[in-house]
Amino acid sequence: MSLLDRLQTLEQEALTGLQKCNSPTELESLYHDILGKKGELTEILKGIKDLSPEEKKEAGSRANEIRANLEKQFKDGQIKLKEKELEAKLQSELYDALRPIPPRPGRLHPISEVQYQVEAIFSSMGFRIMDGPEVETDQSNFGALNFSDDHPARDMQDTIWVEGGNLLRTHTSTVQVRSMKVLKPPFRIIAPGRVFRFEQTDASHETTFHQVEGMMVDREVSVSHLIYVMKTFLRQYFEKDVEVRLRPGYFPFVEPGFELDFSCLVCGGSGCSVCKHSGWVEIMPCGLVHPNVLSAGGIDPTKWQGFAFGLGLSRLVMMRHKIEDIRHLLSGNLRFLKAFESAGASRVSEKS
Ligand code: FA5
Repeated sequence: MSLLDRLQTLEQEALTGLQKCNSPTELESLYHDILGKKGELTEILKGIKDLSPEEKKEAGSRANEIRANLEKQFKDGQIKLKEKELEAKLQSELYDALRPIPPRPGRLHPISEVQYQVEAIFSSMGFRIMDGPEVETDQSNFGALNFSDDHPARDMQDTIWVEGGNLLRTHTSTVQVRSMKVLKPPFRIIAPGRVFRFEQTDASHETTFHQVEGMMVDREVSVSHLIYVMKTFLRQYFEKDVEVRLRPGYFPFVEPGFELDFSCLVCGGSGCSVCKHSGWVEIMPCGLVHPNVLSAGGIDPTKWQGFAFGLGLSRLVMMRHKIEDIRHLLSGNLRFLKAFESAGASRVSEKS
């Protein structure tokens, strides 16, 4: 093929290639391949030295024409492609202030969700739901619960004191005291709520956490009633049999007192930081209400008896969702919270 023909073909190929370019970068690379210093045009023109003077002249002027034409075509093409690119970018970033925002349904916090389920189960067994204040008197948190002023068991619950000698309740047992004042026996209550302790935190200990208090007062209440209610609750909550163990436990407001532990559902009992590698988690201390507590609540202990329990609600949530650190629960971390789909639980009844 003669040099002139090669120039002609190159021009055609360049123009066809240009049509096919979809972006400024593609176009730049094509320009480089054809008109760049080491491009195809330069390559073809290397053969010009072998031509006769006349042919040289003709080829030279044809080459200049082609270069000028292609330079212009590439320049125009580049402008068009850049405009197209900008248009697409603007289109994708277009913000329509009037566009309707699809509603984002809220979901229950896992603590509320589990709390409502617990409330539903106990309600079905005739327990009413009570509430009490978070800032409490020493008397309601300790005194009326059979902790004398210098009782060593006060140290079991590190207390956060507030001005005026009051405190942030360290447990929901305060609602036992308040319920006895307003309800006539027989009664059954539960009291879910937030409690506070001045403790060092770890995977299973928080300074702010949730408990559910339970109390039943009737004519003849025994440990068998307590165990029956616990078992019924656990079976309904977990919808399967969960391994539990009951061991003696000491609390001044119950006699006898027990600790009810669950086989750790986070690790399946094999040991993890939640159960401190023991395979068991303390969940639900309980016992028969101490006669002194009934008396302090204005109930005659020779006529009435009762059982009480303090369920560790935060830990129950951890068992339900296999949460490996209690500190996630109240961290406010949205990424953590978004992992929980609401099970659609709703409150069964208003608090009394
Ligand atoms: C009490 O608070 C008693 N009021 C429970 C009680 C009520 C006993 C009625 C007898 C009769 P305790 O300090 O063990 O007990 O706490 C009860 C439960 O709360 C524990 O089993 C545990 O599940 C949970 N809990 C205790 N401390 C923490 C903490 N720092 N962080 C998270 N959960 C905790």
